[in-house]
Amino acid sequence: MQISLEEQFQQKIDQEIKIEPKDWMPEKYRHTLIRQISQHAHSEVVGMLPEGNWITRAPSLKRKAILLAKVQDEAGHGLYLYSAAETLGISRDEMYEQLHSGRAKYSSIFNYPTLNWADIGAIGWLVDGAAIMNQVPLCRTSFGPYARAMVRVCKEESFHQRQGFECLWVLSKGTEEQKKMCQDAINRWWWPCLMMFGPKDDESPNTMQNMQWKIKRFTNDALRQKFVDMIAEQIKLLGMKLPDPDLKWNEATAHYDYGKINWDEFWQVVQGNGPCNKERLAARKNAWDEGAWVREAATAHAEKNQIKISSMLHPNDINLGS
Ligand code: BYC
Repeated sequence: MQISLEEQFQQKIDQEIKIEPKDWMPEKYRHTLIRQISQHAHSEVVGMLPEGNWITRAPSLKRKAILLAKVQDEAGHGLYLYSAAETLGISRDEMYEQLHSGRAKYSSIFNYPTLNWADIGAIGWLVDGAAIMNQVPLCRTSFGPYARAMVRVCKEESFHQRQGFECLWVLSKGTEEQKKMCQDAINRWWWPCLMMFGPKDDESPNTMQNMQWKIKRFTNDALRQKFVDMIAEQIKLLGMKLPDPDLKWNEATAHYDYGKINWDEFWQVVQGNGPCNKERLAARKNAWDEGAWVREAATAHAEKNQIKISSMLHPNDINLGS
C-alpha cells in the first residue's frame, strides 16, 4: 500500500528518526522551524544587550571576566542557531531583516532593564534557568541541525545558571544593602521569567502541531510548572522569597501552585510595548548599520581571493606533463 509523503514524514518522526535539511518535509514544518530557530537566535543576540550593559561596571575583575565569557557564549549560541536555520533555506540577511523590521519576535524577557548588579545574578539563575528548562528537551527535537546545536548550547547554559546562582548567593550572605538588592532583582525578574515559556496551553496556537511533529516535547505550561518547582526549592538556599503570595506546595498534585500571570503585560511586551523594546531594536539596527563597512570589506577580500584562486587553477597554467 502506498502512503503519502506526509504520512512517511510523520512515521519517521514517530520512530524518532531525525529530519535532516535535504529530507522531504511539509512546508509548514519548514516554516515553523524557521520561525522558532530564528527567533531563538535573535533572543540569544538581543539577550547580550542587558548583560553587556554591566560589563564595564562589574564589581571585580573576576566578575567582569565571567560576564564577558558569558556574553561571548550567547553570541556563539546565536551563530549556531542562525546556521541551523540557514539549512532550511533562509539566508542570514533575511533573518536579520525580519528582526530589524519587527516581523520576527525575540524572547519577551530581554525587554526588561538591568537596573543593578544583582540583576546579572538574577538573569543567570532565573532567565538561564528558564532557558535550560525549555532547551534541554530541544536537544531531542525532531530536526537534526537544531537538536545538535542545542546540545552544546545547553552545556554552556548550565554553567551560566550556576554562576548566576553563585553571584546571588554571595549577595544574599552580604550586607543588608546587598540582601535588599538581591531580593529586589528576584522580585522584578520572577514574573517575566514565567512568561518566557509562552502563553498558556489553551491560548498557544502552535503547541498542538509542534508536539505532534516533536519540535516541542513538552507544552508551555508543563515546562513552566517544572521551572516553578525547581526555583521554589532553590530559593530556600538563598534565604530569599519569590514575590508570589499564592506560591504553595500542593500535596495532591505534588507540585507548587502559583499565582496568576499578568498576560496583558506579556502580550504588550511581545507586541513591542515593553520597557526596553525600542531601545533593544535600535541597538541591533545600529550595530547592523555600523557594521556595513566590515561586511563590504570582507566581501571585497573574499572576491579578491576568489579571483586569485581561480587564476591559479586556470587550465593553461597547469602543466599536466602530457
Ligand atoms: N517572547 O503558540 P506559542 C536565552 C510567541 S535566549 C516572545 O506558544 P511556540 C538567553 C510565539 O513566538 C532563549 N514571543 O509558540 C540569551 C508565537 O508567535 P508567532 C530563548 C513569544 O513557538 C541571552 C506566539 O507567541 N529561547 O536563553 O509553540 C542571555 C504564540 O506562542 C514568547 C527560545 O527561543 C516569548 N516568551 O512556543 C541569557 C526557545 N512566547 O511566532 C539567556 C525556543 C511565545 O507565531 N522557542 N511567543 O508570531 C520555543 O521553545 C518556543 O518558540 C516558545 C513558544 C516556547 C518560546
